[in-house]
Amino acid sequence: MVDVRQSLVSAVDQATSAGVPEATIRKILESELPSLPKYKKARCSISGLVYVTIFYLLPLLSVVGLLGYGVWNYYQEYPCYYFVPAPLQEILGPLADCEFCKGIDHVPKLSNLSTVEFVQHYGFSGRPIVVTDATKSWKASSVFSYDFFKQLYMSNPDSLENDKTHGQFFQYNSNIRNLNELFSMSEDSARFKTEKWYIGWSTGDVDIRNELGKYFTDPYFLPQPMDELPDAEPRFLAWIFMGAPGPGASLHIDHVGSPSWQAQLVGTKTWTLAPPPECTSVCSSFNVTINTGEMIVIDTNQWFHSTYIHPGNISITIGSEYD
Ligand SMILES: O=C(O)CCC(=O)C(=O)O
Ligand SMILES: [Fe+2]
Repeated sequence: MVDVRQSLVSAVDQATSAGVPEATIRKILESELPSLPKYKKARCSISGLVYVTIFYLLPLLSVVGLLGYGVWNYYQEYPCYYFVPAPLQEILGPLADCEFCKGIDHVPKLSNLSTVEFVQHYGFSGRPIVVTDATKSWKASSVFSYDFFKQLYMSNPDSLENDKTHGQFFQYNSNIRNLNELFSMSEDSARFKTEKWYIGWSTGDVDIRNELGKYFTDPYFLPQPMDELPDAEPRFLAWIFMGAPGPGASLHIDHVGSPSWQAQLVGTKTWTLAPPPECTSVCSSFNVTINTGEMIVIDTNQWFHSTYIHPGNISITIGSEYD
């Protein structure tokens, strides 16, 4: 490089001392440059490519890769559930129609609810309700426990693998990352002696569903789906939430498309419901406590919600979306 520069400088010197005007030298140089082999080579030299790759391309790809990996991991863990910070929600999210929450400041507790009343007033209106007699005929409250689920999954390794791969798992604030870890923890951990945990998961496994389905039914007030044939598969249980007294899920909104029901089989849980940020001037936030045996029916796609488990007992719930 230095040699080339030097020879160019002395060539220009010679030309200048020979009386060639500077403008002419400049013109010659400029017109010759693109045709000089060295000049061309320099523009796409291997060392240049290596330099660009090492110092620009690789760092850029690493940053993009890391970001992508982070987003992918987050999506794997929270495919449908995410917390959108209020300011971001306001900027990015479609503005909610606040009609759904206007005038609602508590969750009514109902019983003996007819399907007509449910459909006309609550089911698809975004108005949350608690149905106090929804699990009356179910055996689930006295059967479902940590040990029951552990035994069920451990004796069905294929189902465990199936739900681990295809289901969703919410670890919340716990260290438990999947069903394997949930069911292989020590006896003390399982009883919250060494750690407190609260988790949720969805099951899509046919064997698990068939077994669980022995202990509960579809909520009695839900309309029968139009396309339900006599031998159609029963509606599918989607979610189980279980864990220690204390904080449950932190405030979030779901993007699952349909409203859902959740039955409190063991323990007591308080839900905090909040309207979307753009509705806070016209709608209220409030709490509702779901006692053992009661069922909350709520559109978690519209209401922000968080949960808190009361002291004393593990909380076990099952739930499902409906449409
Ligand atoms: O039961 C909980 O703690 C959270 C439930 C929840 O977020 C949901 O059903 O959407
Ligand atoms: Fe949720």
